[in-house]
Amino acid sequence: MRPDPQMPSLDVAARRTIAANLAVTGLVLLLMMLVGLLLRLTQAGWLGLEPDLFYQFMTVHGVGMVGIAALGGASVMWYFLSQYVRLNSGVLAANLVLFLIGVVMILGADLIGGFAAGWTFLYPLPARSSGVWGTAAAAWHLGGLLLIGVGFLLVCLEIGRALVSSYGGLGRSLGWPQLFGTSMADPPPPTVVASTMVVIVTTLALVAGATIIVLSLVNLMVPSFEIDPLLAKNIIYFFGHVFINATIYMAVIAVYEILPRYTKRPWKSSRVFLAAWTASTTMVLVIFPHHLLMDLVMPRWTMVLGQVLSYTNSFPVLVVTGLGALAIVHRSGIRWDMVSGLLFLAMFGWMAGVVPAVVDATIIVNSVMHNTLWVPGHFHFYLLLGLVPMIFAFMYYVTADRQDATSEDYDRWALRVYIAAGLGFVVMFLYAGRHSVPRRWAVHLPEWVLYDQLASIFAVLVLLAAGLFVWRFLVRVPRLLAAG
Ligand code: HEM
Ligand SMILES: [Cu+2]
Repeated sequence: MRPDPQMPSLDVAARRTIAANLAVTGLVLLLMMLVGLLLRLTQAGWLGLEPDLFYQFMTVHGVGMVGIAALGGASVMWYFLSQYVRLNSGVLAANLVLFLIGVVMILGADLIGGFAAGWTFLYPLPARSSGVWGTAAAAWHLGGLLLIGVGFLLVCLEIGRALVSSYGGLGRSLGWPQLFGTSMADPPPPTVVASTMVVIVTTLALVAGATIIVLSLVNLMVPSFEIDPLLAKNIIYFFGHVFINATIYMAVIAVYEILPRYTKRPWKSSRVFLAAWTASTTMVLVIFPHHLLMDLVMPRWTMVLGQVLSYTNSFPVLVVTGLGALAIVHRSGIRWDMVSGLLFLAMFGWMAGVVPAVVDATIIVNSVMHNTLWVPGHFHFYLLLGLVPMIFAFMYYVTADRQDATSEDYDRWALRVYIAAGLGFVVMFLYAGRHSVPRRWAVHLPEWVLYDQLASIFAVLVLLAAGLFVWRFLVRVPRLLAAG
């Protein structure tokens, strides 16, 4: 039997840390949605942000959203993994402190110093702003990123340590003995398998990210120290691709843990499940060249690998998760409330969002869609409608009271608004992308503006619904602290 939902294994300090992480996640998420809205309003012609400020905000929005995706995902993973292994919650707290310091550095660098190179900080752009921002601003921004990365690296190392000491190795916590038939013992639970994968790939991503940030910092200080731009781009996209993908693999643990409790049916790691996670562990690391399909100097085989494995990468975990969820829910008499509703939205958003992603990873399509709004279209799809709802579901779940319904009427209305407006918002990006509207343009041509205006209206509605979810979490935080 699974442990009680009220999680006796979390002590008060751990609960406080989780609550603080989620509160920061919720508030920063709303703030970044507001910044995103300002961007869209500017493109719509309804708000006249100067282009300089637009790109500063775009950089803040991108990097901020990626950061909170990781903070929220790590909270989900930490909370549920604590049932199986002993984690030192001081590490999670240290990560939050580093995160907040990093955020302040980045906000200062971007909004005061004017840094605006996008969240991908592609070399040599930080050092070559044509006078738009100074070296110091670039250094503060990159330094902030580095601190945040170090925080998440500590989290990964702590989780990795705990997995190794409880299971005797990462191969074991991935379930290899059961997968390859050398052990008849029960396989590790899905949460342990997923966390192992996350720790392996995120650690590699963070080490690569830290390396290129340090090299870029050296280049800022000593301009004669140059890096091969193509190599830099490869490392950055390896880091960026793996890191943002891993946030979904962290958050999906909410599905593995919460649905079984709702339906009173266990979610066991089958062999297919283990095989899927092992396959994705390697594939997610090698498909990043799909971000470089238009870099024609890249070796041809890397492009082919990027395309072919992009098709196969997402599917194993998606399929075992989707089918597993359906099997568990089918005729279970599941209670439909905010938690289960948001989780189902998340599964839909993740699966549906992968389709336009895979389309864009196809070389002939990419040669048309590259750098159009199709790209923000696909990633907003699985982040706004996939990852973020998983985090909201978790927020409702940890503050639920079993005596009390988790959802009021207005919660359910907000969920409907979020789904409808969220879909409308991402479809506007995709539609504009299909008509070759470029991404990252502060000023749009008159014939594109209608999509921008509709998207702005949808974004307001998304922000209102999300505001309600976060507010509901914040007022009920005492329940999370008191449980157990
Ligand atoms: C109300 C919700 C949101 C709005 C209104 C919004 C709006 C925008 C806009 C207008 C852009 C620039 C598009 C362009 O290239 O022209 C953008 C970029 C981006 N957004 Fe969002 N967004 C929202 C939610 C999210 C979420 C939930 C995430 C991730 C968890 C996210 C991550 C990003 C990233 C990574 C970029 C790329 C930044 C860059 O190009 O450097 N956004 N968003
Ligand atoms: Cu990618």
